Amino acid sequence: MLGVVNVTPDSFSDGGENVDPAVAVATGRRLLAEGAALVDIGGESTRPGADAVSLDEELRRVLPVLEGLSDAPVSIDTTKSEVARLALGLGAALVNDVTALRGDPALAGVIADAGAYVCLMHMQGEPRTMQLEPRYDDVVGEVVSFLEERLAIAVAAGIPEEHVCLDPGIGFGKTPGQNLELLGGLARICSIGRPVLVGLSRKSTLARVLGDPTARVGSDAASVGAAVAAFDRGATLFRAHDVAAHVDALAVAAAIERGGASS
Ligand code: HH2
Repeated sequence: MLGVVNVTPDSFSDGGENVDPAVAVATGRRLLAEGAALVDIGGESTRPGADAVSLDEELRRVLPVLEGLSDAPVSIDTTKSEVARLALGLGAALVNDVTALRGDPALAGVIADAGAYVCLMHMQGEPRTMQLEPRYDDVVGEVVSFLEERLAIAVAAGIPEEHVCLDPGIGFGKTPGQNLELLGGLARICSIGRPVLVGLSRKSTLARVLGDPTARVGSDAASVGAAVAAFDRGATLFRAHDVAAHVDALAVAAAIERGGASS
């Protein structure tokens, strides 16, 4: 479980909550206490329509938080090699790159040199325009092919295959229907052979499914239900804001899968 800490003024569900570094550090520690394995720290929103953030601004946002959590397990949600390099130097274990190593040509080398882990995510287009008219002939097949190709590129750049997890990129250049199709076909993504991470938490698709065509944010209850459904289809890594609820629900789902609770 990755607990989300967005150090941004404009993230779609928690924008502005963690812009004070002390608050962000406290949020990160709370999410770890609730059961997160990593705190995923991000300094640039990737919500639909978001503008890119400069290197200086991203560093200004995330460095104090990484310093405050240097004794804790963290991942860095960035597309920039310099942000990743400094974060890894401060102890980050994983780079969560929503461009899957297509954004910054130096990023793969930084991750390989540090011996770090990476999450490679599928996105059609770029955040500013990705939701305008996403189109696929076969959304599951295209995402599988993309992730296979990016995994091969990561390995060719010196990142061990065992250090890579894959993410279908829910909401990144996909309509609600395409997101649901992808989740239905998650087993095909898992069959690539690497752990699959899903980020469903509070995504607007959840509210659209519930009948609100203009919603920008889904509820935590819907997020937890969707995470359990993704777990049933093979996902093993989850990126969530309400960590406590996800941990409880997924622990019960895992116990059911094992065929009985441990007590
Ligand atoms: N979703 C968001 C950001 N980073 N990383 C991965 N691997 N997978 C995701 O689905 C994913 C992600 C968007 O959510 P959030 O961080 O809450 O919002 P924002 O991008 O507006 O900061």
